[in-house]
Amino acid sequence: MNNNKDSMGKFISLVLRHRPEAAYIQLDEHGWADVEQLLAGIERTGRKINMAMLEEIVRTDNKQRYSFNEDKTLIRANQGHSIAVDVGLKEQAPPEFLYHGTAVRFYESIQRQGLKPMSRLYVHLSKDIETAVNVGKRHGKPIVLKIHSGRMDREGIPFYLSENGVWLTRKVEPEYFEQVSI
Ligand code: HQG
Repeated sequence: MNNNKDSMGKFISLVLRHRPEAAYIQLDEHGWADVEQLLAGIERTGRKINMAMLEEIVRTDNKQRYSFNEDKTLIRANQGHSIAVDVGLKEQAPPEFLYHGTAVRFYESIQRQGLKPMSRLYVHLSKDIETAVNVGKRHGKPIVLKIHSGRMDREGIPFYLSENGVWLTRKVEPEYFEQVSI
């Protein structure tokens, strides 16, 4: 059952961030999907779901990835999109330092080009090293970069904090980070 929930969570994340057409739906410009259409679309793929299951997935998601609107007729991912949606991110001054976890094998390219959003809309940063290590591990042997976010902020580069506590920015130039030992 748990396994089922996990794989359904993964599928919903794919649909709400990257490929709404995988569940035969569209997102509006703010990233919202119609809940009824989403449920029907998921069922159309041969998966079993109902409103209670969807609510459970949203409520128990380990990273609080999704939000409903007030009357639960709409749902969206809080961040992590690759398709261009405006989820109304709030610009906010970051802490002096933030962290980015990545894999050793990307480091040479990152040193040369800076941190780029790659397939997503933003570079994802966290306020603690432990989270960064876990993010980096998804890609291989992890390394952690310490980002001089305070300095970037003072130099006019905008930062955003997503509903679920992920710090986002468009790009981090090489002058603003260094590797830390983990
Ligand atoms: C790397 C998960 C080569 C970048 C996590 C990263 C996060 C470069 C990878 C969220 C590069 C992109 C995002 C450059 C950046 N050359 N590689 N110039 N610039 N990269 O998955 O940050 O579970 O798109 O370092 O917890 O790993 O999905 O980004 O390694 O919060 O909710 O390119 O996804 O959250 O990988 O992860 P990703 P990410 P969820």
